[in-house]
Amino acid sequence: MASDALQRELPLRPEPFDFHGVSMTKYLVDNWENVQNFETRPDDILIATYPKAGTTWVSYILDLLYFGQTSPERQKSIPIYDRVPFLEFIVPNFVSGKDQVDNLPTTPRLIKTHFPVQFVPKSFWEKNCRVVYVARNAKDNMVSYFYFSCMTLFLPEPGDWSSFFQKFLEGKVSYGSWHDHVSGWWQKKLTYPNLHYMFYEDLSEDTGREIDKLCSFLGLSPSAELKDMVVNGVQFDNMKNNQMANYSTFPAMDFRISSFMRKGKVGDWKKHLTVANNEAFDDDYKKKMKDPTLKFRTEI
Ligand code: PPS
Repeated sequence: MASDALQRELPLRPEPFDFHGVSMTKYLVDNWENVQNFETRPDDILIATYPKAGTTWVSYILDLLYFGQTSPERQKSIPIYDRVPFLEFIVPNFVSGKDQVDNLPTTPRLIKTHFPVQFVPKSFWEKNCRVVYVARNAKDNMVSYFYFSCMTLFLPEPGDWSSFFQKFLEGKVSYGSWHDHVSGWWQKKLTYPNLHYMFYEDLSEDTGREIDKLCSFLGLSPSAELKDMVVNGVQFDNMKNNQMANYSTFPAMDFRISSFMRKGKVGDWKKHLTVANNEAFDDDYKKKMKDPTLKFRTEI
């Protein structure tokens, strides 16, 4: 829950503005120069997503794969947002994401970003770092983003559902257009082989299978025991009840409004989009998503 002191001290509900053609807020670009000059290490792993596409899920999978057996203390005492810092995040009175990454004691370092591909600091490409991108179908992604915007005071005011729906379609939410984001990263895969592009829906359908694919990309061969531990640890209910994974310790989120681990489902959008929303969405989608090789499932 956001403390009253925090609410008084910070200019919460920042206004989005156009930043190099993408809708962003001050809390995401105020550290731009430092973030752009960020020095990677070759074994850094970047976890990139449009907001609410499954970042925390995949972050926790990677964290358990690398450190689940070697650092039991970490599992009990360090929240996921400190284990996998959010690179571009910069809010007064908080350590910046970039400084958090610089102070990470782990190898590899797991780093989170929501940047569209063109904003990623060049050092990641120059050092050929591994990148895991997670995409989620736009309808569920949008609903999740709406509830998250309602509860998170670092995000712009979402308005009611119908105005958020409109803003999402117009790309006027933080990080801009979902369509451009997932498509830009999909294109990157063609020229950058060290990118593993995953789908939330696949992870939901068969978590073990997707972890196997991830391990093969990362060159990991977990024991059967470790794999079972990861598959079990990252089940929705287990993460929801895990204080280190559910963000309940993070300030500036009002859990009275919604929870971070809200539904964790594919197809929840059906309870939120009206028939008119759905038609408008589908028309707009056809115009914007021209690449037939990039396919999303809105139900499984
Ligand atoms: S953030 O704030 O952008 O980093 O959020 P992100 O982690 O990307 O997305 C949060 C949504 O992912 C769901 N989630 C999961 N779903 C299924 N299984 C597991 N283990 C899981 N962990 C997180 C989370 O519930 C949010 O989706 P919604 O639809 O709102 O429930």
